[in-house]
Amino acid sequence: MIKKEEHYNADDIQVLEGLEAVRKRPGMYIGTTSSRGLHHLVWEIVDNAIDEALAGYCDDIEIIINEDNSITIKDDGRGIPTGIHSKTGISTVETVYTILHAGGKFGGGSYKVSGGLHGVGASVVNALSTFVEVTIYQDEKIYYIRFENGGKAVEPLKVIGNCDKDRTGTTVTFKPDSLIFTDTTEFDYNILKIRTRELAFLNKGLRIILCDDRPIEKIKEEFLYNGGLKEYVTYLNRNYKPVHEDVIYVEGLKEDVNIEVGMQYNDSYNNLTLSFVNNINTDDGGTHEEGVKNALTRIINNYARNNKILKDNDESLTGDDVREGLTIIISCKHPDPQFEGQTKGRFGNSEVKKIASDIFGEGLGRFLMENPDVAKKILEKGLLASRARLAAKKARELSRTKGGLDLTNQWGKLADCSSKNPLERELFIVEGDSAMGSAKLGRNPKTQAILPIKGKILNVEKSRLDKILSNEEIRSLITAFGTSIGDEFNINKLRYNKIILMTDADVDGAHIRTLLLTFLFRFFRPLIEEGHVFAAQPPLYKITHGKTIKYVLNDKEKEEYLANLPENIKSKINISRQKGLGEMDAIDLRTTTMNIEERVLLKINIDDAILADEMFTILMGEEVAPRRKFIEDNALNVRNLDV
Ligand code: 1YM
Repeated sequence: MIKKEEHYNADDIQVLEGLEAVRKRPGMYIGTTSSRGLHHLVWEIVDNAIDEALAGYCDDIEIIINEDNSITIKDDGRGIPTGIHSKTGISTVETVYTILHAGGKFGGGSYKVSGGLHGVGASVVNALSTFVEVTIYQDEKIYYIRFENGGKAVEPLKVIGNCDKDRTGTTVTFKPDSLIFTDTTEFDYNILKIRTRELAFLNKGLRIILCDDRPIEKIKEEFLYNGGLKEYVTYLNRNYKPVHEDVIYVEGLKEDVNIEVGMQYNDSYNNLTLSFVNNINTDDGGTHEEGVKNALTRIINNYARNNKILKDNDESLTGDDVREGLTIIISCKHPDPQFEGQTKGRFGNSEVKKIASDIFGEGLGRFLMENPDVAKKILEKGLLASRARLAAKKARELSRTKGGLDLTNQWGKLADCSSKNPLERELFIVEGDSAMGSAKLGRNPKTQAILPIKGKILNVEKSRLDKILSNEEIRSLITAFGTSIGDEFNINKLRYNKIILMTDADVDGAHIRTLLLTFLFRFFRPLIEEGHVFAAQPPLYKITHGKTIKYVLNDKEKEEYLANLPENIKSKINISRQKGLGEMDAIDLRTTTMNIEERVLLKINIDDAILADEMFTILMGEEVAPRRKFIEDNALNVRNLDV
């Protein structure tokens, strides 16, 4: 039984038990008590400030990581109501911070982030903190309340001073409880920065300041985008060449539903669609996204027909055609959003489909009429995509009938292994015939297959599926994998458990590896995500003295090895830099690089697909400046560039 504090009445005991339940099973309320859950606390409080901004009362928010790893969040809104709450008999602030889900029950009629997807409210933050302090500036007074030990008010809300009548707002400080967050209670500035920037993009005109007071050189960054989604699209397209200069921007309000869309085509073939409802990312789309996508396809086709760009007999452009190379962000603000699906990542309000389609369709139609030059460029891009799609389909059909994508065609090149057990089968991809020769001699023919490729394979970042499928090297890769590609990709048909990129230990080898990885990343991402892709590490040096031969991976290992040799041997050694796999003795290649017992494979993984995508775009795309910057930024981090 919880000790009854002086100012609580009988109902409040239930309140405290509520917070006890949160402490007992925190995962139920914030998903996890790992670093992710820890950062989640910040957004629970920030969301209340954002709601105040959405309601039109707040335009400045500040988030501070304090020296002791506590967090302070300030806003300049109306301040949480300070009066006595009619149902609980305690102040509304205290009610909001001690009753589960209380925040959502008040107010209404405006857009709210809080209480949306994850929104569990300030009381959960209180339950999971060693202390929370709330200061409210309202009616020329400063109010203050402090909670300790998982949400117990030290004393009721009280006035601690006076302030200017123009000064209003809420300041909250909390320190997460290390008994709950056992992994870590350290906040990661970067994690906070990414969402802070996103929130600023999504709420144009809202200023959010993020500070880190922990390092000796404190950090303070301001995020304020008067252009909102326009600036967000420009930001996301920063590593690409835009097809048209200005971001197309449409905003409209119907039946209390606000729809905002920013879009711009770039010179890639990738589509990036991001959608949000009340600032919450809707990963699995929903009615707002469907409405906008439908309108995009409809309006572009209408324009093409009306202007005789598409003739009567021409096939219409598909959704995929008009989205090729498009970066588009859709943001919907709704007074009563319903989220669906297992992860609640899908927006379900059915009336929004038509609203979104009407608002965006009208805006885009007008834009195309007023900007015929841009319309022409967009249509050229869509038509190219459509032609490429039809060509790819033909190529697929052709290669299927000719056996190009099934297992019979490319066998000449592949030295397959004999095992039928897919779990032990490995595919080594090597460059050139001489490497193939050494690898074939050095392999275990039961479990290790070798596929040679010629020189630098096609740079797929700059190519489309039709061109990719007509490239012989790439077709032999797809054939060997057995999974097919595109719509027909099926990971269960993968013929090898490990796909091992075995390239030379020099710059050219690294380049080929990056090209192969780009290809795998773009078209076989699940293979990377599910841990099937590896890089072999052939040695860079061969060190011989007498009958002893030692291979080392890199300069560091070479120095270490040499440092430990006795002086009399040092004078007699011979060090040779390996020219390539092809020049390596087959037995040495086996022992150093291929043999399961001795080799060191690097597993390629994509922790953060978006980051990896960016890296590939920068490294392989056409824009030189960002590539140079990336290489300069990562010059010291060779491993980064290396894999
Ligand atoms: C740093 C965190 O919580 N700001 C904040 C919260 C509220 C209000 C203003 C507010 C809301 C309403 C009316 C309303 C909250 N109020 C409540 C509740 N910043 C921060 N700023 N007046 C003020 O929604 O109608 C919950 S949050 F429930 F008390 F109204």
